[in-house]
Amino acid sequence: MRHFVLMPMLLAVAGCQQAVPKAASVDSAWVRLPAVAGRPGAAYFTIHGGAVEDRLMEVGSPQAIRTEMHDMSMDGGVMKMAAIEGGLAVPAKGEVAFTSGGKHVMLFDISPQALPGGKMTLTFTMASGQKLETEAAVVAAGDEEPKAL
Ligand SMILES: [Cu+2]
Repeated sequence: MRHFVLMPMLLAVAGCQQAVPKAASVDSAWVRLPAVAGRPGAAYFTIHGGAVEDRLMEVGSPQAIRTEMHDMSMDGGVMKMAAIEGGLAVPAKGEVAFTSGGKHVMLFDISPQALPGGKMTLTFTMASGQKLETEAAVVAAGDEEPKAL
């Protein structure tokens, strides 16, 4: 049992010593719940590329039945939302931000246990097979974006 506890700590220390992490990572994750229960919520985060380019293929959550990656664009003066098909490139050593008003992940059928002030787990699947997981801060529909994540 002790080995299972020690391993992640050793990995974390090793990770800090590398100037450029080999693998992609994700941070600054948060979720805005819908104003009306049953409507979709949205997840935002920043994904950092590793040593080589990869593609973000899917973002999921054990607390949402279904998810879709979306991007916003202007179409004849109207803001439109469209699904990101075929994944999204994450450049080596670069970063891609999913932000309010830009790229976002729609979360459908969110668990009623996901509450403002709580956390939701987000999972990320890369084309390389790498899997990432992070805890997202949950805010209510009308709340401001959480600061200092
Ligand atoms: Cu959307």
